[in-house]
Amino acid sequence: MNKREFLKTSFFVTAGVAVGAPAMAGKLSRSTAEAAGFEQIPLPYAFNALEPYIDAATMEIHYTRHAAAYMNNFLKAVKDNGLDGYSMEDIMASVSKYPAAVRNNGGGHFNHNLFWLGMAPATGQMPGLKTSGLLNDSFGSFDAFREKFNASAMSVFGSGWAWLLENDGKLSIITTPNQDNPLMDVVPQKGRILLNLDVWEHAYYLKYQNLRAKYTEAYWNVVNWSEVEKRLG
Ligand code: MN3
Repeated sequence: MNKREFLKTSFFVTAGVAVGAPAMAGKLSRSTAEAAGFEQIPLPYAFNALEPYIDAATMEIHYTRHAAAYMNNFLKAVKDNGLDGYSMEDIMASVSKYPAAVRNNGGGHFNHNLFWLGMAPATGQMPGLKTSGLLNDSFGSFDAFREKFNASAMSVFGSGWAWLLENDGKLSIITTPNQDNPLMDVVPQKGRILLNLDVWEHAYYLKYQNLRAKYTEAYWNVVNWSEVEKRLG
């Protein structure tokens, strides 16, 4: 049995034993799984497609330099730590066992893939039926949700992310420092990821300088709500 077959087998054994675990714990929706590949996803729109809310220069530098570096450094960390053959989900689920390069670059790579997919050119998209129902149930209204999400994004001290998660039909907002994400064993809050917002300064500084609040406000114009609805599917 080669290593890949062994891992596959042990995955299924583990999965078999995990009966009774919360259904969504550590599980990616089909759509989110796209982001979990080891390659950078092709950007699904042009660098200037999110203008004027997110400027072309920021998008180009963010995608071709920052995110590309996370991918390259993650691939190196995978090799250096003998993690070939493991899935992103497996690696994140035991990230505390590996050197910081795996955590920082694996998180950086996955989080950005997910972030690009969660945005789309501004077309006045609104949350889909399922999404808006859950937003209303969990936060009272769409506006109350956005206010809470923005406040959470503002509360991140230094660099990090804001997340919208779903657990058993209940939505919640969390934040993580650096490149941590809810797939990681070091992050206690779990759930199906619906949205993630990058609040590192490199995501907004060129256009908004230190004004993170203006960036988080602008973000709502380019949220890909049909992607969120898919992630719920
Ligand atoms: Mn970033």
